Amino acid sequence: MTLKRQLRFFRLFEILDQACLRSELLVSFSPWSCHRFIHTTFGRRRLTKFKPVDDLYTNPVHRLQPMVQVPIIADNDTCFKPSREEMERAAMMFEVQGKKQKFEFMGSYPNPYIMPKQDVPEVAFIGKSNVGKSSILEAMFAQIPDIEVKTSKRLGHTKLMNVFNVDNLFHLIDMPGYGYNMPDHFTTSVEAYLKSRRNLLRVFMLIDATSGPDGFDHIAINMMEEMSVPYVMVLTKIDLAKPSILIRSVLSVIKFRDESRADSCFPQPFLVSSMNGEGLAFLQSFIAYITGNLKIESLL
Ligand SMILES: Nc1nc2c(ncn2[C@@H]2O[C@H](COP(=O)(O)OP(=O)(O)OP(=O)(O)O)[C@@H](O)[C@H]2O)c(=O)[nH]1
Ligand SMILES: [Mg+2]
Repeated sequence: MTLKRQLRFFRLFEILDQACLRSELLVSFSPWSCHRFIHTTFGRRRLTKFKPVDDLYTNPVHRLQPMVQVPIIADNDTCFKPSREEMERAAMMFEVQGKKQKFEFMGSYPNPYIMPKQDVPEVAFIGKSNVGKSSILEAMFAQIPDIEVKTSKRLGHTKLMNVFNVDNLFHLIDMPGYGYNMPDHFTTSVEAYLKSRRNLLRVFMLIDATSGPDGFDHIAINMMEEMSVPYVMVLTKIDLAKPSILIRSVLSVIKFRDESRADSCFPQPFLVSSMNGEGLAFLQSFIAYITGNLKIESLL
């Protein structure tokens, strides 16, 4: 494509982008999908005027609940209920507010012993290869031009533990995946990290919403239970799953949790799409809460 044509396309998507922001639509040209389209088609351009829509500030389970008569997640398992305002405050932690903030990629590490000092709370993202670990971080940092998270269709793309610093408030760690094409050093990298890292507050264990948990996830859960590492289950790629499949996956995660006697598991599963941003602010508010950076009124 000639440069002139590219620029014409670019302008067209800028107009669509602006229209979406004004009308606050969450349809195929939502700010998120526009962002991704422009991002993947024309290289790294980030939306600077990204304005989230109402649907981005709710728990995705709410849109599924009217389709079934029993609670999808039992009331006593639904303890995390941030308000809209609390979610907005959490999302702002992932945006540049002033010059002094520090968002940075700190490096890729093959073992925990050479990782940055353990002086900031950490949360880590683990899951099967290709489940969407790096994409969640990419979506969370969509407003930070200095941070580039590498994602790929290829199974086992992330080979080392990648550490991202969010304004010295907490670190997010993107882990290599397990299952197909997992790195040989998984035991000396990921397992050693989970065993030894004192400032690790929570592991987010990602499960593909289109297929639900499988044998590899079972092994991972057993590993975390043996190490007594606190973790939470997160269903990814929810934009790809029909509501019926999504409900089935949530129920299978809950059944899986109960059958695995998952004592270290946070009872409430989370649902996220890195493609359209649904559930992201909800997850960000959980990260902000557990790292001690956000007070949640309903939990006081
Ligand atoms: N539709 C959709 N696609 C997604 C989503 N999250 C990730 N993907 C796609 O899934 C593929 C794998 O995503 P990654 O984020 O690289 O997966 P990963 O878990 O980091 O994979 P490894 O590093 O190989 O372990 C990419 O092609 C992503 O674009 C999502 O929420 N929705
Ligand atoms: Mg990855």
